Amino acid sequence: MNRQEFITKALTGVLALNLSKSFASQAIDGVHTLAPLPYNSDALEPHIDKLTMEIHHGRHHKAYVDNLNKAIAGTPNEKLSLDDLVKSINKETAPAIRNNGGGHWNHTFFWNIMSSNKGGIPTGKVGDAIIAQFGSFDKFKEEFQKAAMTRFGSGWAWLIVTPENQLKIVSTPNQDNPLMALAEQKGKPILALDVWEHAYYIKYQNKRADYVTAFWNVINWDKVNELF
Ligand code: MN3
Repeated sequence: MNRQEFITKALTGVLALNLSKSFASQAIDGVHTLAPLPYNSDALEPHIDKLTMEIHHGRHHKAYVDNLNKAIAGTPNEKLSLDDLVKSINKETAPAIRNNGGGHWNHTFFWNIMSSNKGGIPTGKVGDAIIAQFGSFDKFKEEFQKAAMTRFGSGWAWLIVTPENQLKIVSTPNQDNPLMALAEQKGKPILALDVWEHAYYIKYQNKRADYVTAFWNVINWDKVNELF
């Protein structure tokens, strides 16, 4: 092992240890892996049901990981961390990398900003920043719900910190996200909601609004504060 290889290996270990904080998952030897959910699959009941969580994580998220690995096999993208891969995605990037790279990043993030026995009103720095930016928590909720409800078809609603250090609510189609080079509004995500039908159809069928409302009961604001 030469010096550069040693440094790379050492950093890989550090990145893995920091996973819970930064969500920067490193492909080990070019292979991305599906981390277990950070809680039991029934932890978000009754707001998000066990069967939905099992299928969403074990099949949908797993498919993004498997298809990403296939798409990057034997290419320079094998060497990139998931964060760096996602940040590099532009309009010329192959759809298999854009959709599956985004799918892997977005779901890894999503599982980690939820938790059981959470929800309520955000406290700490992010609670203050939300009130400063949106006027009140209710106003913020209204705007976030609007972004989640008006995203036609499949996509995500996000709360991001813009490069100008402002909080902003945005939505993206499919598995795009605000880190990608192609994003119209770039920023660092600190909260996200998956509004693909696979995220809610078993329990809520076509009632996306009920799912969006239930989401407020499972947000892990401690984690959002950490990211902020
Ligand atoms: Mn999903």
